[in-house]
Amino acid sequence: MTDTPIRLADYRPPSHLVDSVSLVFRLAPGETRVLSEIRFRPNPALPGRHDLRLDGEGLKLVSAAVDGAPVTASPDATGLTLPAGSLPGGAFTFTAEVEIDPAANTALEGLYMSNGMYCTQCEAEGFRKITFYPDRPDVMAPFRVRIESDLPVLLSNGNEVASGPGWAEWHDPWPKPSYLFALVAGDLVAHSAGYTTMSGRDVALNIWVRPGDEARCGYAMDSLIRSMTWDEEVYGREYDLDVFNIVAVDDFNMGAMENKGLNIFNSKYVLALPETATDDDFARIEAIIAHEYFHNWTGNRVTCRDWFQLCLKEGLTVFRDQQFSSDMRSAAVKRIEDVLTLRARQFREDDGPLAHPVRPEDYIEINNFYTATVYEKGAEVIGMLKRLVGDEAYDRALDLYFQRHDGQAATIEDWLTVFEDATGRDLSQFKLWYSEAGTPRLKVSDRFEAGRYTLEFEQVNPPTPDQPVKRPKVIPIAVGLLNPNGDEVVPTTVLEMTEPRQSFTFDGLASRPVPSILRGFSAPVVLERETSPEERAFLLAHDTDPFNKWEAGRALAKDVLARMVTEGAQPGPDWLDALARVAVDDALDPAFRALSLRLPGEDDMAHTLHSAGHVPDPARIHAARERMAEALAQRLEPQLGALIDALAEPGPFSPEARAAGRRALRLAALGLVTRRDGGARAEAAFRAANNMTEEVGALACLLEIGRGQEELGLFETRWSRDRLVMDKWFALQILHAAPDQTGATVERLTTHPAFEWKNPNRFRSVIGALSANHAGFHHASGAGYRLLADWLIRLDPLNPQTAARMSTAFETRARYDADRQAMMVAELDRILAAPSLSRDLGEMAGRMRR
Ligand code: 0A1
Ligand code: ZN
Repeated sequence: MTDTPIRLADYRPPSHLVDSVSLVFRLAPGETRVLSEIRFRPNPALPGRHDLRLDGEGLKLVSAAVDGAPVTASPDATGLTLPAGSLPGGAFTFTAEVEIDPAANTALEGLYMSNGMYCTQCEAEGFRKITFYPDRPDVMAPFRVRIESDLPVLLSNGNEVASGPGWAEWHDPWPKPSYLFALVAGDLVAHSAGYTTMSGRDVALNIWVRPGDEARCGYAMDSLIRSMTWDEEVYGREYDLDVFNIVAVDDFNMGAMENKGLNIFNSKYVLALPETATDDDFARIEAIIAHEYFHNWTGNRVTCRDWFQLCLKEGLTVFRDQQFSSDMRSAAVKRIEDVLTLRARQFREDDGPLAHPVRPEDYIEINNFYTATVYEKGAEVIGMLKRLVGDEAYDRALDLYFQRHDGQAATIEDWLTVFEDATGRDLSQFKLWYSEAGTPRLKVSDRFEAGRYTLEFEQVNPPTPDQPVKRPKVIPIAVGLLNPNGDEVVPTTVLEMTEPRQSFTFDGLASRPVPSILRGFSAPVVLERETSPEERAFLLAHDTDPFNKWEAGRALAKDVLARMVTEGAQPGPDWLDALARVAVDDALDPAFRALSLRLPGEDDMAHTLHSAGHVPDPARIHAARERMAEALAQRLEPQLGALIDALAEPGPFSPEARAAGRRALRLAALGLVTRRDGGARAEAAFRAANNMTEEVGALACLLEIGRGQEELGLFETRWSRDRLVMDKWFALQILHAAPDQTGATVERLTTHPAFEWKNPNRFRSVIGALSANHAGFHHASGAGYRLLADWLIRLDPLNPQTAARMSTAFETRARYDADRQAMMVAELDRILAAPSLSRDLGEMAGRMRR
């Protein structure tokens, strides 16, 4: 590969600062003109005179001038350099006119079109596809934008200052980096509301959608208002413009984007009605609306100095949105779900060729670093910091962070210094969480003598690519101790481990306690402890910490499943009885019971088996998991009917967590019943469903047992005109296809007329579902690998970002047998040999090929 990496160590401050930016957009699909007027001044922190480098890609330069004098230099492939000698010694104005082609922009980065509407995506480096500019986050400026277009709705960042027929002008007073720039023009309608901030300022709230979709915005608006209130109450953060606009677009590479005052969302994370969106969709909408809104302070008011600091805004904002969701919903259930995601995505990433530190030190394409490690592990690191310093000190540190760094582009060093200054702690060892990749393993042994209980921990920090040797981390280990009768004798205490090996003692105990370790998943580590099934069952029954209660059941299930895979064992009565007790325990939250009934995923099992020294066989894992589900269905059969009936929700649909939890448990039970009754109950549930959760849930139950063809047809007829619902229709069939049918199902669906593969949501619903079907994707024929590579090669020239993200399906290659590995290598090589391979996909495939 010829692309050279960008390194954190090479960071240099910008040569020039920007005092103001003024832009005019004359919108036309094939030839949009962008006129810019940028007021520069030399950076006083850098003595001497310097060239000014402006980034610019794919721009047709019409004219450029410095203080009115034409620029003679010509642009190269990545930008334009104005030599120091050609620039005045002090401040000056750079003007330019460029032409761009939004209609031809399939990469969905820069200014592009979606269903006749113009929109932008500038993070991380899309602004350089709009005009020449120092496109780096440490250059911040106020923007003035004039949009000229016949389209009725013309939006940009900040407040609207003037408008007339065919034009509108916007001004954003808050200095911002170019990655937060946004523009939207379209035939849109608003779902509007108002909000009065804590200091009494009125803010207009609008969610802009295509005509016909305005009735689907209620939940997103409600989530936005709750987010605004929460950020005032919990973080003391107030909104700072007269208007907050959200726009839903159908073609979007990611979930959403926090552009200042003008968030742009994948329509999937805005539009929801009970009939069209599942409970998971509602929960995600709430979380993503909150996430983007919270960025207004953590990301926008305080931004990142450079892209290596991405976790500064993302880890913190994920942490904040997790706190918000757990306040809005059940904290225990939210924590379990977050840990499931962390393990499924981040532990997997950390364990393979794409492992990188929360703050990476080099990259080829920054878009490849919007990862589970930066986001989810970044959030875990903040959770640990809060646990170590305590809630009160965390609040003080955050106040200081906002006070000290408002209006700045900050670093992880700045962030940690704030905590050091607020608490007097030395965080140099803690900083290793940011600089070293890999998931620490925590081995535990214990002993009990004369009333003294000792827990001994050893941390092992395994090597990762380019980081062979690691240092010990600071690990907050939340521990509680239970008496053999189930009472808690030592309530949750946070032990602070800093050494490779460390012991902690508890005195004055009458008998040997049962430890509950890593309560609330207090650190992102793998706990390795030889535990008997009896002890796990004991904790499942008695632990007062809901996370560890669930974790005990989970570990038990994984032990059982591992033995079923490796030894062909049958699930014994211990696990079945323990789980059956949880399933029918009405004292427990139904959402918690539903999570407990969810069997370990196949990819998770493959990971676990590989870590334990086995070569996972996807077909065997699948077959064993099926047997496990059958055994559970059989064991619970007598109770399931009553459980389902008791959980029926009377009255109108409510998306709130309590009702969603009941639906989740009901569907878990329905899945089991379906294995016993041949689908009768699920068919009835499908036909009776008045909400998408139950409609899709019942259909999934049927597909799991190889039925549901008729229902798929009914579903398609009913929803063929609804893009978001049809994404579910595509995905379901692949996710629930039998291993030897997965490839054929994908091939059939990719020839379906509604398979619009250039739409990222639709592409993900098919090709993403392929890699999510573990046994299907890893089918011994290699068909899954081939199909994925075919489609990545096809998508890459049009949309490299999405192609690169989806290539991570190959990151687990090293787990599998030699045949599968060879087939994956061959596909990676085929990708690497593609004639117009992008930097994005090239970097990913290259790293996975090593
Ligand atoms: N900052 C956004 C995520 C995002 C990142 C990159 C994008 O395009 C490459 C788009 C969105 C967030 O955290 O929500
Ligand atoms: Zn974010």
